Amino acid sequence: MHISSQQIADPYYEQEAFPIAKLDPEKLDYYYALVLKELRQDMTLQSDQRTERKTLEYGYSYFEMENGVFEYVDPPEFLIKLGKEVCKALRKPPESFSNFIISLYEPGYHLEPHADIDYQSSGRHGFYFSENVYGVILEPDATGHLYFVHYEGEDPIPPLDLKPVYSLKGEQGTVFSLQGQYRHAPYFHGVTNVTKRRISVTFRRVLTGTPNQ
Ligand SMILES: O=C(O)CCC(=O)C(=O)O
Ligand SMILES: [Fe+2]
Repeated sequence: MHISSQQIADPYYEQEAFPIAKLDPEKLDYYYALVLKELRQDMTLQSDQRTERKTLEYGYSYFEMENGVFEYVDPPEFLIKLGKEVCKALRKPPESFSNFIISLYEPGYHLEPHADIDYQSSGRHGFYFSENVYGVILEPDATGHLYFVHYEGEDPIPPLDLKPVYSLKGEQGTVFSLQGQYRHAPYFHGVTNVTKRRISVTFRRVLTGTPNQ
């Protein structure tokens, strides 16, 4: 697989640990146009010292679930199909996603290093996301990259100035699966400062109850 777009600084890096692929160009054009249309609506601004991004969320909303609200908002049909294309491009079985986030990063926006809620942290939240978290980069940015840090310190969340163990210089249509060691603490992922604009979509399956892992 073509991985030249990836800067690998982690000697333990393996392609299997963080699979990437590309969406077919025709499909990319089709879904990109639909996502741009979707972005015409009012978006939610997530803004604090650690994060700045605008989001549109469908299915069960992460932000709502954090407040104990489990209300399902139907995603547009094309997002369900895009999720299937992302899995297909990565040669993964299709999943029934129930959380979809369109993220729009404007100049200076960034996403703090975090680990998506997993079975280990489900107790604190009452829900968690399944093992594979998928993403597609619909508009890459020159400086806004998905990156990973390794942090085993005392704080529940890592500081913002850690050196990435690697970063993904994604291209338009790059798809990835967050899984294995990079899916869980002590690895955390984020997005570095954006220069112009970056658009990505995250696909996750929401689970509740006792994890059987
Ligand atoms: O924008 C991205 O590529 C990553 C988004 C992300 O990590 C998340 O929504 O949890
Ligand atoms: Fe994430």
